[in-house]
Amino acid sequence: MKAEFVVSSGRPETFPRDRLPEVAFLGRSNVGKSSLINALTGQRKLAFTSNTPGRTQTINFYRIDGNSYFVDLPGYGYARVPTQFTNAWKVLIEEYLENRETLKLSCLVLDTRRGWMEKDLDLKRWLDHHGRPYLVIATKVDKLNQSELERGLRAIRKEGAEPLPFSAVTGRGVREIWQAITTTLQTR
Ligand SMILES: Nc1nc2c(ncn2[C@@H]2O[C@H](COP(=O)(O)OP(=O)(O)OP(=O)(O)O)[C@@H](O)[C@H]2O)c(=O)[nH]1
Ligand SMILES: [Mg+2]
Repeated sequence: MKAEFVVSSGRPETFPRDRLPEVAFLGRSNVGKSSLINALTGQRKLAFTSNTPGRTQTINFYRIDGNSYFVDLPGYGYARVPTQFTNAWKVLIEEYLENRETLKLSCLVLDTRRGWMEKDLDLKRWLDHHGRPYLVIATKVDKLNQSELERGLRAIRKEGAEPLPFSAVTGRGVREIWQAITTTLQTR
């Protein structure tokens, strides 16, 4: 598989124009969106990851096998980013989600230990309301023991979504997530 960085964009005018289908990665700051992209592509240094929340501030497009894009969206809910930036974030993300015709699938990434936070639920409701297909990914499962994991997954299911357990550390879930992505891209 070939994955390549294409563009880091802060404005819709600079989004790619070749109309390939897109899979977007959404979730709170520091939840592990960029790490997930790296695990799925098998390229550990493709998307920039960091311990500093709010690292991804622009929309980053990665072309996958020349036939689709993975889109790394900036994380939300990081309190230390000044409101002028959170507003810019909202405008950029809303513009992308509402108007991007090539967006075929969103991956909503949750920290399994924390489950649904208010902004995650806002986003889920928005996706449901607009009939946009999405996967819910329960990440960082390597940090939990078996009973904590089961409790975390059960809490996520309460919102009517079946989470796909994932760990960037162990690679658990990579195959299942790829399968879900491929199925959606083929049928849409
Ligand atoms: N233990 C563990 N740590 C993880 C996992 N995924 C990500 N991390 C760590 O969590 C931190 C944040 O990961 P990122 O992938 O940068 O998170 P992000 O969602 O892209 O963050 P922003 O770009 O700031 O929104 C990093 O220190 C990662 O190494 C995981 O599955 N398990
Ligand atoms: Mg990131």
